[in-house]
Amino acid sequence: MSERLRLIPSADVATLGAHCYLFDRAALHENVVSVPTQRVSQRMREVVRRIRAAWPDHAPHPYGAFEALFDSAAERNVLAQLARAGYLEAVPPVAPAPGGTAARSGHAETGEATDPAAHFRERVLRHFFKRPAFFHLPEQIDDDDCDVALVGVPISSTLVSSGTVDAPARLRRDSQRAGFWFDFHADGVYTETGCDDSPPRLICAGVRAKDFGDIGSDCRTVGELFAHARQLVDTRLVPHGIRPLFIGGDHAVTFPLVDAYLHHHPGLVLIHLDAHNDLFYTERVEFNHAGPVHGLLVHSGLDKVLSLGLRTIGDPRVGPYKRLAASGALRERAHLYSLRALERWLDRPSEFQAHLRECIGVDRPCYLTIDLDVLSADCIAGQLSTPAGPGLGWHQLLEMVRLVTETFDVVACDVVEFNPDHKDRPVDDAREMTVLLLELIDGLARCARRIVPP
Ligand SMILES: [Mn+2]
Repeated sequence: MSERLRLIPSADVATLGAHCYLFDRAALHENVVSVPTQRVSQRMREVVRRIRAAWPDHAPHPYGAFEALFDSAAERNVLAQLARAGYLEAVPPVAPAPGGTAARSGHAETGEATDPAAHFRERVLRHFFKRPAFFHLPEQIDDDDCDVALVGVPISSTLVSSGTVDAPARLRRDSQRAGFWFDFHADGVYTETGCDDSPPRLICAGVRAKDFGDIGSDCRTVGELFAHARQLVDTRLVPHGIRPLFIGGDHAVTFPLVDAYLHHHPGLVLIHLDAHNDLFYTERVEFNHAGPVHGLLVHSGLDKVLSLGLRTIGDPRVGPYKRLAASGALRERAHLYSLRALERWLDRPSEFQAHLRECIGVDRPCYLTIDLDVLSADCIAGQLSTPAGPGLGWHQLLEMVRLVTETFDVVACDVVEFNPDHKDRPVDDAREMTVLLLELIDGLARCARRIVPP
């Protein structure tokens, strides 16, 4: 009797940028999968699609029935490749169980009936651990086939922000629960942020994202981190026109990242969302999460910063502020907006855009840095290094992201200070952070496309 086979039901194909990929939809719920995400030929994609279309119920058939689906030798060759890789799995005939128990699905159906030990040896040992990549992105994307980079920067500068080193890994896991980038790229993600009697948006459709992994974890000195940031920006991001979303780490990482961009865009403007000004809390130029704006103004020649959402009150550190002001470092360079001022502007978005354009200029490249403590500590379950009480809500932050990326040429951005160590109650908060990442990725991609190469 000929063996009956089926394509592994969770095996699927997608196109992303210039290439096609084979992947395993079981990765949404499983950390061990049968089909590792891999780049495949267009022909392989077509063969898989045709098999799935022919038997959407995943019913098993003899190999000859698979061959009969294809006319060309090349297609049959690809089919043989699938079989050799084990992606056409044998399904033993299921004897009707007494009491009529329905056949179980997945791996359990496919080997246990014959020999459980053989199933383990021949199948389970060949299964793959899921790669920790944002939105299950494949590893083999080329730098020149990418609009937006996701880059983890798991670095912390102080004891209170130590937990932020876990943020990139945490957010990678959380993003995987949201779905496959393949689907977002193909269909987009429906969102009503900014919807005002206007059509809702399908964000991220057509956006080519890539997970660049982490930088900084192998650095032994602050100098090495500055050098690694420069190297990534100089050799991979800027030459390919890729807009990165850096995921901290604490706010200290913004210093080397913006410093690297200032070498390419001397007129770069920093748009800084934060509860804290990060301007005068450190007296010297330091690699410290309380002083990235100070460092950039004094050390890196940053020309202009707009800090929005500020709520420092009653701070006795007047001396450092006065000295910085007297040095001239702030004059026409640092523009400070309190939380209340930002909230008032957000109620008048078109006036706000006009004000920002006047303040910054339309064509100047911007770097957007988001210290998550600009949010109310409450809406992120306290997962901040230095929470500052009531602040922006999620929807205000998302609108702000949209407004900035629609108004300016944002060349790079970061999200910092997500600190899972400080979680103050057991809530499932994966969704909001993932939505923020999606809005940022979409905004960066729109900025990337606005640029017309000379
Ligand atoms: Mn900060």
